[in-house]
Amino acid sequence: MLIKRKTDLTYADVTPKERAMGRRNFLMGLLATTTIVAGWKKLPGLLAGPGTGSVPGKLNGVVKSPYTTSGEKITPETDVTTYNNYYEFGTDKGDPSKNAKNFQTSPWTVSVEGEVTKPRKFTMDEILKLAPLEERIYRHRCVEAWSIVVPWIGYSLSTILNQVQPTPKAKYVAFESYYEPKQMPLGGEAGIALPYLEGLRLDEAMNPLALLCVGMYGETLPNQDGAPVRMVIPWKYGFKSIKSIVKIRLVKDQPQTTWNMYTGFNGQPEYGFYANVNPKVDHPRWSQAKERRLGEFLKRPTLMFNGYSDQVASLYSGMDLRKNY
Ligand SMILES: Nc1nc2c(c(=O)[nH]1)N[C@H]1C(S)=C(S)[C@@H](COP(=O)(O)O)O[C@H]1N2
Ligand SMILES: [Mo]
Repeated sequence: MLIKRKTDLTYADVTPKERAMGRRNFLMGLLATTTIVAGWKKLPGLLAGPGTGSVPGKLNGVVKSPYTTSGEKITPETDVTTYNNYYEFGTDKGDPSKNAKNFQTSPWTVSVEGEVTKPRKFTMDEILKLAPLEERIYRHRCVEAWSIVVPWIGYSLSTILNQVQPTPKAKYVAFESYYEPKQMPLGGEAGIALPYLEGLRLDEAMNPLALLCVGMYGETLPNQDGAPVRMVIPWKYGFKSIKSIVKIRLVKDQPQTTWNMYTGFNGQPEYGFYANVNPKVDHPRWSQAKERRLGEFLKRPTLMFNGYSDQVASLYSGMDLRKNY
């Protein structure tokens, strides 16, 4: 059996063969050569039928992280991969796992640009090799009052931001998701502005907890969870954790975000820029005091900053969190 060193890995090695080659080529390859099958451990997943989403590949050389949240029961992977918000692939929780299966995530590049000394594009191979991949177990809480605990894989966003060297003018970071209506035909009916846009203040983005995420549960990200690269910002509501990122722009002014622009219910904006998890500040249409962990029956109390106050509360000292919600 051929064992590759970590430095020899390419994204095509760790991404599902189906995604790397395109489904038709992959199936043709299966017909042509049976030797491929012997080395392809994930074949049963490919044949598992509807609702299972894409087939992730194993990520090697993942190290434990000092930023892991201990003492939490990890949410079953099947819950995390079948109950999703990814409006480009439909607005029902079960839609993304069904509709994102053939999403093409290879080749992929992320452009990091704007107020930086060294703007550049990173390929997925380059992103995977920029720093050791860490497994970080984080609580993740959706603004809709459900939560999950996931072993994400990645490294601090600051790693890639430091590569391009933000200038003194850079005060915010603006993120942009991939959007291509041909691959995401339901995006037009989602009722939100696409491409999906998000943003952080630069000091929030530089906080080590802000994770540039390339995998979960030991493998690359399933398409419905934001393949091939997304953010995970554990102290903020889930909508800040933008999926399938193609652009990261350092900017002077607070950027527009998809949910800041959204005025769906009664013409009133409902979602602020900061979106810090806060049990004391309710959503206009529901309380944020409690949440339901996926797979559990009884609700549990929501924690200030989702339980990460020690690491992030100082970012907001002196700010009125009712106004800056
Ligand atoms: N591009 C994009 N990113 C997105 C979303 C989306 O619709 N499109 N939904 C957000 C919301 S509301 C949540 S709660 C999380 C959900 O992540 P998960 O499906 O991996 O649990 O993704 C966030 N990132
Ligand atoms: Mo969410």
